[in-house]
Amino acid sequence: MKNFCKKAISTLSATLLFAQPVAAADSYSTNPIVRDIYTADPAPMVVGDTLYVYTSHDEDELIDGFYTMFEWCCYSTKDMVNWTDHGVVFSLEDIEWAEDRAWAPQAVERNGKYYLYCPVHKKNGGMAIAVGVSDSPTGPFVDIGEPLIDEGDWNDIDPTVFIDDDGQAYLYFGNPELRYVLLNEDMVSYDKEVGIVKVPMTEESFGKGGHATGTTYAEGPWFYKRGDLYYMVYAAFAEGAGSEHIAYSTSTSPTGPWEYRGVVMTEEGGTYTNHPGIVDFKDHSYLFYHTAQLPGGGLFNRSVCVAEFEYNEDGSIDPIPKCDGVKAIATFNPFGKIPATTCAYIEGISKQVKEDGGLELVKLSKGDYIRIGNVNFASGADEFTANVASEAGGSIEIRLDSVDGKLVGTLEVPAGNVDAPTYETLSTAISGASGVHDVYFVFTGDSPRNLMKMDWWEFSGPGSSDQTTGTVAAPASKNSVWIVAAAAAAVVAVVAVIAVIFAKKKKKNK
Ligand code: FUB
Repeated sequence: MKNFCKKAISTLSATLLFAQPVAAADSYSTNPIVRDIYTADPAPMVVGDTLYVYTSHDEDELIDGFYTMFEWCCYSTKDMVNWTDHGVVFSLEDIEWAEDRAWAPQAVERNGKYYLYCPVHKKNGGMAIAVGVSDSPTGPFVDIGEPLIDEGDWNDIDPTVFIDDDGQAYLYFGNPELRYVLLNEDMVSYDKEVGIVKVPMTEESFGKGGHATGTTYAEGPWFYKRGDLYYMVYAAFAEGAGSEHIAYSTSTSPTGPWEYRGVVMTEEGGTYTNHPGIVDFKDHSYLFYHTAQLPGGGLFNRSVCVAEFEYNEDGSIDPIPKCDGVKAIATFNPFGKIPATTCAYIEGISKQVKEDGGLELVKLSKGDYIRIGNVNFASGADEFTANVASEAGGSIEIRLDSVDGKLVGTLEVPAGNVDAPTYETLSTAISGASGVHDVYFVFTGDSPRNLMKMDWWEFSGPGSSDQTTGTVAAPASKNSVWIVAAAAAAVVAVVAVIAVIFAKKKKKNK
C-alpha cells in the first residue's frame, strides 16, 4: 500500500508536470511572419485546430514599377508562433483568362470544399474576381473557368466572403465603392436577380475621408459577424493622408446600413496600402495586416504581420498597435515528422519546391539557423533525426532557448555530392532536452559553400507518449487550464483519501 501511494503520487506529479497545457511562457512569433519572400493582403481562415493564412506575393523584381504579383500562397499554424509554408496554392497560370495582378484573396470553407476568391486583371482588360475550388485548404485550387464578378470596371477587387448563420453567403468587394452579391449555395455563382448591390458610400457609414467617394473607405474589406454585430473592416484614407490606415464600420444587418466606428490601425508602416484580415482562434482575436518592414521592403514589396487584440465589452475595437509578434498559445509537439519549412523564425535561408511538390530548405550555410518556438519535449527526447541532402557537408547543432544556448546534440552531415545532393536520413543522440523550450537548429561547417539541404526532421524519446498526437498539444486557453486544474485537484483529492485510509488502517493494525 505504501508503495502504491508513492507510485500514485509520483505518477501524479509526472502527469501534472507534463500533461498540463504548458503555458507558452516566453515564446513569441516574429513579425513579419513570412521572412523569405514578400507577402501582402493576408486572409486568415480557421479549420479545426489550424489557422490558415492566404497571402498575395509581391515579386522582388518589379515590372514597370508597379505591383508585380503572379500567385497566392498559404501558411498555417496551430500555435501562432510556428508557421508551416504550404507554398503556392493558386496562380495566374491556373486561370486561363487572367493576365496579371494576382491581388488580395480570401478563402472560405463550405460543405467540405474550399473556395479561394481572387482579384485578377483579365487578358481583355479590366479587373475581375476569380474563384478557385479545392478539396483541401492547402490546394491546389482549380479555377471555375470564368470570372465570378466581372462588371468591366476597376472596382472588382478585394473580395471578402462570409456565410451567415442562416446559410446565406455574402461576397463584398470593391475600390473605391463597396459592393456586394448574395452568393448561391454552390459558392461559385450569385443571385442574378438581386445582382450587384452598391452600398451607399456615406459619411455616416464610412466616415469623412480622403478617398474617391469622399469617405475613408478605400479597399480591402473584411466582413464577419461577432455576436449579433456585423463588422466591415477595411483599408481607409483620412483626408489629406498619403497612405492607408485600417478603419471599421458595424451594422446589425449583413447588408447594412453601416455605421462608421473609427480607426483600427494607424497609417505608419512604410507602405501606401494596408489590408486587414481578422479572426478569432483558440479564444484569441488577431488582426493580420501588412507593412514594408522586411529588408528592401516598400510600396510594392510588403510583408504580412499579425497583432493580438481584445474587443471592448460593447464590441468596439480600440486602435491596435503594430507589434513585433504575438505570444504562443499552444506548445509544439516535436515527435513525428516535421517539414523543415515549419518554424517560428527563418532568416537568410531559401526554400525550393521539391519533386514531390513540397518545399525544402536550401542553401543552408555556416551560421544560418531556424527557430522552432515553444517545443514541448515533455519528459524528454533522446534522439534527433533529419532528412538532409549533403552538399559541402557540415553539422546541425541543436540548441535550446537561444542561438548559442545549451547544446543538446549535434547531427554530423558528411560531405556529399555537391552537384547532385541526394537525401539521406541521419540520426544523433540528444541529451538534456526536456520540458518546453525554443529550439534552434544552427547550421555549421568549414566550407563557405552550401552545406546541405533539409526536408524534414523529428525528435524521438519518452516525451512522445506524454502528449497528444499531431504537431501541437492542446492550447493553453483559459478553459483548458481550468479543466486541467480541476482534473489535477480531483486526482490530488483521491490520493489524499487513499493516504488517510491507509494511515487509519496502519494505526488500527498497531
Ligand atoms: O495587393 C494589391 C492591392 O493592394 C490589393 O488588392 C489591395 O487591397 C492593396 O493591398
